[in-house]
Amino acid sequence: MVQFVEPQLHELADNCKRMRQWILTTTNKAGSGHPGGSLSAVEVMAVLYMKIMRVDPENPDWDRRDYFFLSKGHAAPVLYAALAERGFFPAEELMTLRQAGSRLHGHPSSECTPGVDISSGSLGQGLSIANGVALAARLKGTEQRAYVLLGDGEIQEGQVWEAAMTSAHYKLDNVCAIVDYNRLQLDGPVDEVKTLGSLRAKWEAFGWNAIEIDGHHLQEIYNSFEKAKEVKGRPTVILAHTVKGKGVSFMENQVGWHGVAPNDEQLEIALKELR
Ligand SMILES: Cc1ncc(C[n+]2csc(CCOP(=O)(O)OP(=O)(O)O)c2C)c(N)n1
Ligand SMILES: [Mg+2]
Repeated sequence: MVQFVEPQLHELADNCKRMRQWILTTTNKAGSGHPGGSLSAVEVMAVLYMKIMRVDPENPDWDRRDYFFLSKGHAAPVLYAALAERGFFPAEELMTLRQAGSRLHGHPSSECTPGVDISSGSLGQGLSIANGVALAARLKGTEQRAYVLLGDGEIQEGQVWEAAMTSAHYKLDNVCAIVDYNRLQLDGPVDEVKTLGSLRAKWEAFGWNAIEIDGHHLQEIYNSFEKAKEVKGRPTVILAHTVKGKGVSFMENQVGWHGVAPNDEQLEIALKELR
């Protein structure tokens, strides 16, 4: 297995820092958006887009690409930041987030934005779509993989578990789900709203290979994706333990930062912390 050497880690850490800056500045400019669940997913998204997925920014619709489905569509700012880092569109365009006429809607649209593989925002649907493209890849005989990022609150949706059974039933080892396990949802701690219990045991009981990691540790994230590729006959879920609002002291673990943009003063403090 490839181990990162220092310069690569530095590069990825730089990607992550810039992505956090974009999440904060673009939601501030828009005056709305979802920073908390975007910040928790930065490292996972950076590793996926910079190191793992086979995509072609020059040809976003390349028919042999790996797919990524942002099932927790409210985290659009982190998806856009990752796409810009990977070169799908110029980073300056990020500042048009949520503006009239922009390609960067508040929730992702596959109709508008290069590199966006599904329109999402209505929670619960991404894994079903991943199953569809994974089955199609099998029929086509290609090596394509389908990645899907789920929220921990999101997986209270029944459709997720129907889809989980489907992936296991069809032995879709080209499906890899990641749960952004930040323990908060829109209106409170996940455990208080509707507990997930033993999440690992649940996925395993549904026939999945489960890997638990620190979702901010670049090396662990990379290794988990590489391990998932080696697992045959079963889909893999990566339970990524994360911190909602990661990187900004006053946002970390605060449910109130789910869907509120920082004002100018808060932005300044946050950017200073990131520097
Ligand atoms: C079907 C559906 N129900 C409700 C919502 C409203 N909503 C948006 S985000 C959210 C909370 C999601 O929590 P989680 O999945 O934990 O997201 P994260 O913590 O990663 O931001 C809810 C209830 C929605 N978008 N779709
Ligand atoms: Mg959550």
